[in-house]
Amino acid sequence: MKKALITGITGQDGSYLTEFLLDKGYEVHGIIRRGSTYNLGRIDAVLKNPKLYLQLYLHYGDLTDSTSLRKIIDEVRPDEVYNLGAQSHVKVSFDTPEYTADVVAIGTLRLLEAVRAHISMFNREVRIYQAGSSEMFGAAPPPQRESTEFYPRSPYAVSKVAGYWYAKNYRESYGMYIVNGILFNHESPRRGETFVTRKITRAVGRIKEGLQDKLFLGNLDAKRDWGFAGDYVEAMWLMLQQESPEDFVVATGVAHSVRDFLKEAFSYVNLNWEDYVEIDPKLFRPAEVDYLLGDPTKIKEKLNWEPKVSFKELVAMMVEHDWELAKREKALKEVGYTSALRGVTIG
Ligand code: NAP
Ligand code: G4F
Repeated sequence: MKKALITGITGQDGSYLTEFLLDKGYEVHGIIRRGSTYNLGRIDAVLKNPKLYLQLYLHYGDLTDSTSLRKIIDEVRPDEVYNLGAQSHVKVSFDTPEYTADVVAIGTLRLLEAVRAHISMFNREVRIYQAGSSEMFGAAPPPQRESTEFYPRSPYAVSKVAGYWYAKNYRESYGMYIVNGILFNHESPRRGETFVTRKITRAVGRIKEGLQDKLFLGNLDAKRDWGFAGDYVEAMWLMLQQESPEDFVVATGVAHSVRDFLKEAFSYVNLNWEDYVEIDPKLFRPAEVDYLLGDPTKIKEKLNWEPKVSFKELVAMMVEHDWELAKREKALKEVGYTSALRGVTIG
């Protein structure tokens, strides 16, 4: 049985990857942070499944704490490490640039060093997936592909570029098996509620059910290449199954604006987005990434990977899910239970 270690297991991608690897028969280990409230919601279904639960192990640790990383790697002895942990919100990175660099850039370095020390001590192979981002391309004109020069536009993106180069440097310097996946935006019903897609679909459900009047957003002109997170974790795994390590762009090859997303999501429930959306200047970023459109030719040709879920299907999946959540919220409200009621107003 192969062993995988995932940083960021409680996040959107971590949860899909966990299910994917468990399904493949892996023993999965995840690094979690202690929170003052329950933060294992996305992997709750796995934790409650008596069969899968026995294949899943959680360890307290943090990308800002090299002692914990070294200890966990030496104890687990993983075959594959997926570094998904990050302060992953672009706008928040402008408010917390130093912390973002500590987790995203130096955190990657700490993990690479921990694995390097483990390899030299135990003389075994450990393959590493590093979660790169299309944000690294930033202001570079579309379409962006593996050969496109990076032009990061936020502290988050600069930190991801550093992580990318640390990974590449460790591969070239020490012959370690490390791949950079350069993933374009991928979404799902498990997406954090302050990312624009989920913020929109949460609002659509709540507005439809009369629980919310308005949705405040920032720049509606930005274009993104949006895919489904469940499809993208397969690409991460495929990258680690090759004979030699290489970097890959993962994208759908189709871009839409935030305005397009709004139109699609509101019209799914027969509403006109223009009646509900207002612009809040506070939600604009100090520097914006205007247009991300990936060219997935390399991963299609070399790894035979294709996205399965279209933009339209993705929006429908997210709206359906969040409409259902809103219906439940409304039902609770009707019986006088109000603590579940709140609107998504930040992010
Ligand atoms: P996410 O939902 O924001 O999850 C981030 C994960 O990182 C959470 O499990 C979080 O733990 C963990 N984390 C945060 N700070 C940490 C720290 N100091 N030490 C250890 N773990 C920490 O992100 P995602 O959407 O799943 O994305 C996964 C990775 O892919 C991230 O590196 C992201 O930057 C990158 N990426 C994402 C996309 C996308 O469109 N989703 C595209 C390109 C690249 P808590 O639950 O405790 O907060
Ligand atoms: O949903 P977003 O916050 O995602 P963004 O900035 O593209 O970053 C995500 O994708 C990256 C991959 O390219 C990941 F690396 C990163 O970790 C994260 O997962 O914003 C998308 C667009 C932006 O142009 C933003 O300005 O939507 C625009 N937007 C407009 N109004 C908004 C809002 N974004 C957010 N979060 N909230 C708004 O109210």
